Amino acid sequence: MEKLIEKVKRRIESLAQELEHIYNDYPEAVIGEITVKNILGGMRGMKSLVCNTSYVDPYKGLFISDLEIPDFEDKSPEEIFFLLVTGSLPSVDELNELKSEFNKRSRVPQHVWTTLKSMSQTTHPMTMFSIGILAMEGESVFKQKYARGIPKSDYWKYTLEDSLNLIAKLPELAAGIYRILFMNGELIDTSDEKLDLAGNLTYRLGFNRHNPSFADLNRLYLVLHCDHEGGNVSAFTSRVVNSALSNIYLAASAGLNGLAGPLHGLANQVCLNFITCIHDQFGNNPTVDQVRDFVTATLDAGKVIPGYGHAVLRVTDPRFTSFMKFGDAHCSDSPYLQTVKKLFQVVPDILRSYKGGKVANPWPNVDAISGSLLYHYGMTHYEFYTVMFGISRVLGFCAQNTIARGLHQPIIRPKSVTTAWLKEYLKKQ
Ligand code: FCX
Repeated sequence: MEKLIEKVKRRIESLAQELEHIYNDYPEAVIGEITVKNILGGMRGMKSLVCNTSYVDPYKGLFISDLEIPDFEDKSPEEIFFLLVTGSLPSVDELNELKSEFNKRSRVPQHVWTTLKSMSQTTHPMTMFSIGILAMEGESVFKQKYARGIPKSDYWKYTLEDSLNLIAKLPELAAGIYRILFMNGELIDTSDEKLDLAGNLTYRLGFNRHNPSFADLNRLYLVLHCDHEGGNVSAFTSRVVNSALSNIYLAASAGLNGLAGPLHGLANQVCLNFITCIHDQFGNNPTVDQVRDFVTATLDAGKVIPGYGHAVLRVTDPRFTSFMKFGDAHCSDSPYLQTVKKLFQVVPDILRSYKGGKVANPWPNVDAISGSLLYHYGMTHYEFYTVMFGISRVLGFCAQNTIARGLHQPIIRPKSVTTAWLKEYLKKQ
């Protein structure tokens, strides 16, 4: 892994130099103001964190380095991890080396299966995924080295080492959870195979891996969800936890617990359920008017429309567009995809005028479509969809935290104030 390690080292050194110049030249420069609206509104829009793995432009969506989604949607998750952590795509040799490294490290320890199999069958797959990762925490190289005493300059190396060990095991862990919960616990072994991350996941889930379009969907899934800059609930949580020098297993598990919320990653499960409810009520080919009525009734009941809206984006999520392109090419006749399209026809207009125009972004996000594609290929247990999102998002957690440790970023600790303090402060303005 020397090449990867050397490239990460060089990236960290170059970022550290740039940040040092910025710090020395502009120590007191003002980036923005903090308003009452900010602190009472979930810190929305406050620029308060540096993240170099990726960037979300409100009108163009996700950028990784200078690549936008159409530029990297055909890549593999291994290439994407390399890109996130080094800032450039790997050469053929570097990619092969990374793939074989992940392959070598891919076995999940037996005790993890014992733990997961002892849990209630009603446990949510995301809870199991998070617990499975926590159960491997004892293997953290960072934790062992830190206990013995290592210089700060080495923190990133062992964070990267832990990251490689963790990412390698995610397909086996996730697929095993799927099989425990939905396939009578019969795990599929691939120890004789030299599979990459997406291939390993597809094979171990038990779907026909010779169906190239399902394998390709899994690859695309693992690529599109990988990272979305630093301030979203899951990435930010993992950054906060890792900033206390809690190792990557603790940080990834924490981040995934945030992803498991319905306003974040769980929205993909909720969306599929939403479409199922429309089909239960109107049949598999609802009219646009029926879809519109269902959406209106949902809002009238005080619920949100899952898969629509975003804290940063102000256009249709390019990840949605990328999945739609896939759907049009591989399963355009799917009733679920057809209903996704009908929702796309009616929801933005409804949300634009909803609550007096309060919805900042009436357009669909990635979760509005991703599940309907998995459903088409026979993955009908939609409680599992956020785990698929999570496997991918851990790539971003790992890359962000490796770089943060390399830059010696301090423990994250914003200041909170009481309402009394706020009242007093504002009275003096
Ligand atoms: N349906 C109904 N109301 C919505 C809405 C939607 N899809 N999106 C926003 N709103 C409402 C909010 O609930 C809020 O109402 P309130 O002030 O009365 O509480 C108002 O519009 C303003 O919110 P807004 O500023 O537009 O959005 P936020 O940044 O606060 O929240 C999320 C962003 C994504 C949480 C919000 O749009 C939402 O709840 N969407 C549905 C759930 C979803 O799809 N989540 C996935 C997002 C993402 F892609 C991911 O993390 O995976």
